[in-house]
This record gives sequence, C-alpha cells and structure tokens, in this order.
Amino acid sequence: MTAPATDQRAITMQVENGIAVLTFDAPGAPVNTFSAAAQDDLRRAFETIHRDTSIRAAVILSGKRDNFIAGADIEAFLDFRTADDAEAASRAGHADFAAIEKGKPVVCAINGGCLGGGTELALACHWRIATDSPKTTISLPEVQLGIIPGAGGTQRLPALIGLQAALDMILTGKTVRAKKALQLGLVDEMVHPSILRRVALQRASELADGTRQREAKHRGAGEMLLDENPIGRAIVFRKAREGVLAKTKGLYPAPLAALDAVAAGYTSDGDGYQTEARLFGELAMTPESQELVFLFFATTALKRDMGVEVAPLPKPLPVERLGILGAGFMGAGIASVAIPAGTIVRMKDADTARVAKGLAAVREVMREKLVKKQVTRPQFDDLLLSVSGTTDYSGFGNVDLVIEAVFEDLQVKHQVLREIEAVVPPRAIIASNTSTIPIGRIASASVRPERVLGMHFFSPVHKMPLLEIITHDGNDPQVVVSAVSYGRRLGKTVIVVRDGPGFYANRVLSPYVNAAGLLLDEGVSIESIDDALVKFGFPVGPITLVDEVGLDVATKAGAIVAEAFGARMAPNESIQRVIKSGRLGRKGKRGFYVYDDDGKKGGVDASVYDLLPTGQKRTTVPAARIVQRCVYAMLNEAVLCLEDGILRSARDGDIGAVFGIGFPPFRGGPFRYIGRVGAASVVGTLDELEREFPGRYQAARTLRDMAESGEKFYPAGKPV
Ligand code: T1G
Repeated sequence: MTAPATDQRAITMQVENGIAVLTFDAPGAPVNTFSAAAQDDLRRAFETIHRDTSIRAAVILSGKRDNFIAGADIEAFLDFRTADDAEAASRAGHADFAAIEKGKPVVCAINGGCLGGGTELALACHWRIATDSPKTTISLPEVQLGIIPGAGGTQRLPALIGLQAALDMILTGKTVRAKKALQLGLVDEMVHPSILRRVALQRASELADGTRQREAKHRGAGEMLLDENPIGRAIVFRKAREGVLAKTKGLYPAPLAALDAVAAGYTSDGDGYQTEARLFGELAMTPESQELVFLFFATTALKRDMGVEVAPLPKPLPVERLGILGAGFMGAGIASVAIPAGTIVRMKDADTARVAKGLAAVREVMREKLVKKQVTRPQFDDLLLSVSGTTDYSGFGNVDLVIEAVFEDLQVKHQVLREIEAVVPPRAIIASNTSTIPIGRIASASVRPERVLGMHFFSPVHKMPLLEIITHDGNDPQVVVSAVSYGRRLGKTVIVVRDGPGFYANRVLSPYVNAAGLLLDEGVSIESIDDALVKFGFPVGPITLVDEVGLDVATKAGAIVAEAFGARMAPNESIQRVIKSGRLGRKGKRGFYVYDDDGKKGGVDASVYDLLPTGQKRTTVPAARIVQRCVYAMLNEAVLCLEDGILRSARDGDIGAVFGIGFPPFRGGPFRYIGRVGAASVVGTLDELEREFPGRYQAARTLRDMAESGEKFYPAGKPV
C-alpha cells in the first residue's frame, strides 16, 4: 500500500520482502501521540497485516528524530465527560494492542522518547529494540498525570520484567534508558540508531521464519521468590503501598490505584485488564488528575513563552562563559547546574577558603551524578574542568553572563555591580540572584541598567525546578529572552515576573509564613501548624521551611515586603524572637526543630517555646482553620500580584507556586485552587478572616469582581 503524495496519516505502511514497515510520523506535530486519527491508522494497518497473507511480520518505528511515541493524546482527556468515556478509551486501547499481540510477529524499533501508550504498544509487540541514543528513554509516566497506564501497561509490564521492577516504573513514572531497559528485559537488544531499521527488519524476518525466539529474562532467585508466589507478592504489594503512602501522604489516588490494577492481574479470575480500564476511567475524572494535566499543558505552553511582548522576538544571545560572584550555597548551586549545561564557569569569592568551599560543593553535586550513573567518570572529570575559582576578577573579561549571589544587602550589591561592570565586556548580561531586593534599586547603580535583571534560583539549586526571572521597565528585550533561554538550557522551568518587593514567589510566601508565625504567637504548637499544611499537600510545613531557608533569610525577606505592603505583611513576634536569640535554623543546627551534627532534622526543639510570646503554654486551632489562615493569605497575595502586574498571567502564578514554593501540584496552583473552590467562597472566607485579623485579609478587587461575575482565571479547555 503506497503512500499518496500528501499523506496526512500519522502512520504509513510500506511492505518490503513480506515485512510491513509502519512509520509513525504525525504530520506537523513535534511528537507522535495516539490521537483518535493515529489510533485509526494503526488499527487499519494491522487489519491489513492480518488479512494480507503475503505479509509475514511487521516493524513499527518512528519518523521523528528524537521521539518514538509520547503516548495517548493528553488533549483528548479534556473531552472525557464521564468515567465511562475514559474507560471506553482504555478498552479501545486494550482491543487494539491485543490484536497486535495475538497477530503476526511485530518488532518495535524504539529511537527517542517512548512514553505511556507508546511503551504499552511496545509491550504488546513480540521483540523490542532500543537505540543507545541518549534521547532514547522509556517510561510509563501516567501517575504523573494522576492516571494509570490504560492500554495494558499494568498487566504486560509485570509479566515481562517482574513485579518489583514493574512497580518501580509504574508507581514513579520514572524514565529508563536503553541500557537499563536491556538489563530489565524491557527491551531485547540495544543498537546504534544508524542500524536500527535494518536490524528490526532482520529480526522481524527471523521471528516470522521461527529462527529466533524471545528468551524470558533470567531473574534472580530473590526476585523469583517474591514475584512468583502469592505470599511473596503480598509482601511486595504491602511494602509498595507503604512506600506510596509515605511519599504521597495518601493525597494522590493514582499510584494506589495502579497497585490495585497490577494486583488484579495476579488474581485467579485474571480481570486485570477490566480493573485497569475501570480505574483508568475513574481516575481521569478526579480533580487531582485534571490539575496535573493542567500543569502538563501549562508547562509545555510556558516553554514557548520568551517572557517579552515584542515582535519580532529578538534572538537569544549565546551564554558559553558564566561568571558567578559569591561561592556560597547559592553561587555554588548555580555553578553545579551551569557546568552540566556545557557552560564554562568562573566563580569568585572574597578569599580562597570560601572559593575552595564553593568548589567542593560543586564537586559534591557532580559526585552525586557519578554515583547515580548520570555521568561517566570521564564526563565527571570534564565537568570539574569547566569550573574554576578566583579571589579577583581574572577570567571575567570575556564572560557572557554574570550572576551575583552575594550577601543580601543593597550597598554590597551596588559595590559588586560597579566592580564587575569595570571588567566584563559591554555585551555581558548581569543578573542578581537576590530573592527580595527590587531589581530596579540594584540596577540604579549600573552604567548599563538595560542589561541588569534578576535570576532568582531556589535552594537547593540543583533540585528546585523553578527559575524566577525578574525584569524592570528599562530592560532590553534581548537581555530578557537570553536569560530565559539560558534558564531553560539549565533545565529550569522559567517564569518571567516584573520587578517589585519580593517579586512573586517570596511575596506570596511571606503572608503564608507570617500567618504561621501569628499562630505561634497565639500558642499553637509547631507540629500542628506543619502537620496541617503537609496534610493540605505542601512537601514541608511553613515552620520547617523557615528552618530550611534560614531564619536570617526569612526575616530579611519578611522585612522588605513588610516595608512595602504594611499591615498585610506586618511581621509576627515569634520568628523575630527566635532569630534575635541567635538561632538560624538548619544551617545553624538550631531553630524550631533540633538537628544532629550532620544537620539531620529531629523533632521540635521544645526549648524554643521559651522564646515565644505564650512560652510553654499551648492553645489549639483546628487544622482546617490553620490551613485557611495560611493558604488564603497566599491565594489573595497571588491575585494581588496579578493585579499589580508582577505576574504576566495566572498560568505563571500557578507554575511559580507549584515549582518554586511547594504549592501542592494536585491542586494546580493558587489560581486553579481559587477556580475549584470558587471566587465567591474564597472572598467569603477572606472577609471572615479579615474581621478577625483586620488589615491582613482584604480580598483583592479581582476576586470580588469574579465572585460577582462568576468569571474564572481559566476558560474551560486547554490552558495556554
Ligand atoms: N499528548 C498531547 N500533546 C503532547 C503529548 C501528549 N502525550 N506529549 C507532548 N505533547 C505536545 C506538547 O503539549 C507540546 O505541544 C508538544 O507536544 C511538544 O512537547 C494509554 C493514557 C514527550 C518528553 O505523559 O513528557 O499514554 O506546546 O514541548 O520538551 O496509558 O512532551 O508545542 O503545542 O513537551 O521535547 C503519557 C507527555 C500520556 C508524555 C517531549 N505521556 N509528554 O518533550 O516537547 S497518557 C506523557 C512529555 C497515556 C496510556 C495513557 C514531553 C515529551 P505544544 P514538549 P519536549
């Protein structure tokens, strides 16, 4: 069946020596997905393959450079109206892949990203080949969308690679590369991309002729002992459930449902596929899944946003050489993400001891990569050769970008800015990693203020995904797009916000932390405050967060926003008193919690209560009220940031809160959460809180208008 000239089909087929070669190449799309049309193409192709006796076997491969198949078309989820709709989609997938599994031999030739339904297609095939390209990755990421594999993955993967290995992939959505996939038995061979097609056709022919059989992967005795008998499996499932609950606090239904679906596959009546389809349907309609799907589309749309409203878009300037001022925790953290991105880094600090400490911190992060086999030994050595230290400005004469991460003091920043502008090339971009000082104030000391902006990383830099880029009115758009583009090269999720005290992330975090401090002032226990917010979905509670960030940093940030926003941000007593007592938190091994010599966090340090307004006397506030007081302060401030033009869109606000300050992903972010609860209800709660805490919860005008109009921050459908 030859392809007509402008074939718009996603999957085309050609037959060579009795082998049908299916090429998946969705027209005009950067990645292949199982849209309804692509599924039809696949179904039709396999009907032909089964019917045509001259066809002995088939090969499936992708026509895309770095993508095999990215799974089901997630946009189609937006059309599911009921759980039955979604269940039907899963059943259709089951039928299609069962037809492939039961039919003539099919070889799956994987090059590039293979995710979700793409992996499930591979599992239904009879031989899997993956290329050793670094772009070739295999995963079942469905739980990250709040669903489970719905096209047989919960059934076929355990059968192929064993229960424990399968659960490890399904419950985390983790990605494996070809080498690991081969070890797991997930693929049968690994080849260089240049020979993939030839080897695939050869294998298809051998399978058809019966000269090649799949050998089941050899499994270790321990694995067999647990996987292959009901008692062993019961232990595996129990352990896995404990692990999931410990990690998710029971707030994410998908991984628990995945366990049920996998377990159903081992029951005598073998209705694993039924269970998978039913649970897939139910999960697709959960708010958790809908918010995680929102975050997927919001982050992919954000990848196209260069942060400026000018046309044509200026071309980003290259950043090959980076100068970092301050080799402390943040400076060294920035270096540790810059060198893996291929940047040559020169790091300066006041004396050799500080420089050496910074370089050692960079080495530690690289060593972690070596231990996790993310880099080879030679790559590890090369990375460390890309960073050097200095106590003067030698080596700064040809940098493209400078990021200063020096002490949070305007005078110090002005001094450093003047020094650096005297040595760097005029084209260099100068960024401040300040977390609160308005960029306009810093740039006021610059001879080239249009090239000065904020690049606010979050700690620890190599773990926190968000980068907040702060612009001031005088910025050159090319400088902004260059910083955005470089931030993405560092693997960061980048939002661009406008200048103002606390920018976005710290401005919305401050009233949240302050509310927690006011609860301490009233005698509420540290545990009940942190537990309430962790149960709401934050990774840690606000008091733990203050200890993590450092009481000095938190207090400095609090002071800047309090000066700017008055009563609404007026600081609480408790945190002030603890910092005045000299406690810094984890870094000083004394704060609200106790820390052992290695800085490992223990329980609450009861002696801290002696420093607080009510001393050892405690009062109780219901957890729901604690959440209201802290979270609603944040919600309202987020809307005020949009009103003040600090945020360019609600989308940036949601992504910034989720990826920067731990707002629960399954709640979508502050604006999504307001949308779910309803603006009228949010305003009602704010008004009630404002009556109790005058000046702290005055609802934003936008919220009042929305409460009237019923308008939402996001129209129905795909967020852009
Ligand atoms: N569905 C719809 N659109 C998708 C998509 C998908 N699965 N994957 C990518 N896109 C769009 C994306 O929105 C963007 O669009 C463009 O492709 C490029 O993406 C039955 C039910 C594949 C690693 O979770 O992780 O299978 O913004 O900018 O950085 O069990 O996209 O250009 O308009 O991200 O190179 C499981 C999700 C589905 C994979 C590529 N699959 N995708 O990253 O490009 S559920 C996933 C990704 C499932 C089965 C179940 C990444 C990528 P636009 P991009 P990239």
